[in-house]
Amino acid sequence: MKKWGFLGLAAALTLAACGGSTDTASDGGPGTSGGASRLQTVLSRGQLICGVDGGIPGFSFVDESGAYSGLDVEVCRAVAAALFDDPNAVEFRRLDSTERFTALSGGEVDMLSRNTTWTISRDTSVGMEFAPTTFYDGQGMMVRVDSGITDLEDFAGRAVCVETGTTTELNLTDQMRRLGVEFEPVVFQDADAAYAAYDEGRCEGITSDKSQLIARRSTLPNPDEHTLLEVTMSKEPLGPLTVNNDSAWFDVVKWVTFGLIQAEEFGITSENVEEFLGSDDPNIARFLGEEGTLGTDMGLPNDFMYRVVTHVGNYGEIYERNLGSESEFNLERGLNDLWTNGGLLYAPPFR
Ligand SMILES: N[C@@H](CCC(=O)N[C@@H](CS)C(=O)NCC(=O)O)C(=O)O
Repeated sequence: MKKWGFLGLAAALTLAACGGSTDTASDGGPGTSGGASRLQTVLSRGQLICGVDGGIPGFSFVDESGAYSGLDVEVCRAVAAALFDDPNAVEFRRLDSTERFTALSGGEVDMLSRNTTWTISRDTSVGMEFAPTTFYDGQGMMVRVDSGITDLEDFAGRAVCVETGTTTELNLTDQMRRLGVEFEPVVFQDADAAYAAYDEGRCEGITSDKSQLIARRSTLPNPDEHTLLEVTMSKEPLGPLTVNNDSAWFDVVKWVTFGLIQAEEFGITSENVEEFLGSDDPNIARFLGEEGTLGTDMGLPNDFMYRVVTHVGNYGEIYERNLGSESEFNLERGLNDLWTNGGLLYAPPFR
C-alpha cells in the first residue's frame, strides 16, 4: 500500500497513472488505416482474448474453479458467439485498473470489458474506442453503518481508500476540493488490498463506482455492517472498448453490443429466438441474418446476432441473470433499461 498524505501529490500521481497518450498501432484492413484488422487476427486465432477485472461479482468474477461470470464477461462471450458460434471461445485476462489500457494498446488483449468509464481523454489522448455503454453507473462512497458518517463533509480529517488509475480517484479529489474538505486519500493499485484495508478500519470510507461497491460489499465478512452514502459523485458510463484506428474490429464489438440491446427491444430471447426465424418483419429478418448482408458486410457470418442471442441471450436476460432479479443483488434496471421503458439503452437501426 502507498499512503500519500496530501492531495497535491496524490493528484499528480493519479494523472500519471491515468493520462499519457498511447500509440495504438493499427494493423489496418477494411475500415482501418492499412494492413489487416485485428478482426483477422482474432478469427485466425479462433479465440477472443478479453480483458476483465475478475474480482467484481455480477460484472466479472472468477470463482475457485476458474469459471468466469458477470455482465462484462457475457459481453465478451457475446462477441465470441458472433465470431465463432461459441460463447466459450474466449480467454479471459485479469487486468487491474492501471494496466488495462496498456494491455489493450499493446495487443495483449483484443478488447476490454472491464468496468471502464468512457471519458473524453480515454477516447482521444489515451487512444481508445468506446463501444456502447453496457452499464450506466455513478461514483459512490461506502462506510460502516455505525460510523456516523452521512455525507462527504464528514470526511474532514478522515481517510478514504481509493484505487489508482481510475476516474474514481480523480472525481474524489475534485469533489472534496469543491467542498473544501481536507481528507486523507489512501491509494491502492490492487482492489483486494483496498477492500482489505477498508475492512481492517484503515480508512473510514471506500469509494468506487456504486455497482462495484455493492458487489464488493457482498464479499465483505459482514455485508450488513456497511452502507452506501446517499451521494453520487459522477457519471460513470461503463462499457467495452477497443483501440483506435481499427474500425473493422471496433465495428464488430460495437454492433454486437448494440445487438444485445436491439434483441431486447425486439423481444427476442434465447428461449424464443427460433420462433422469430422466418419472420414477416423485414427488420427482424435482417437482424437475424435471414435477409440482407448486415453481418457479411462487417466480415461476420450474416446470422451473427442469431448466434449471440441463442448462446448468450439479450441484454435484459444478461442483466437479470447477473445483476437483477435472478441475482443476489436484485438491482433495478433504472437508467440501464431500454429507452422505451424510460432508460438510456438505445440501439441505432440495424439496416
Ligand atoms: N470505472 C472507473 C473505475 C474502474 C476501476 O478500476 N475501479 C476499481 C475500483 S475503484 C476496480 O474495479 N477495482 C477492481 C475491483 O474492485 O475488483 C474507471 O474506469 O476508472
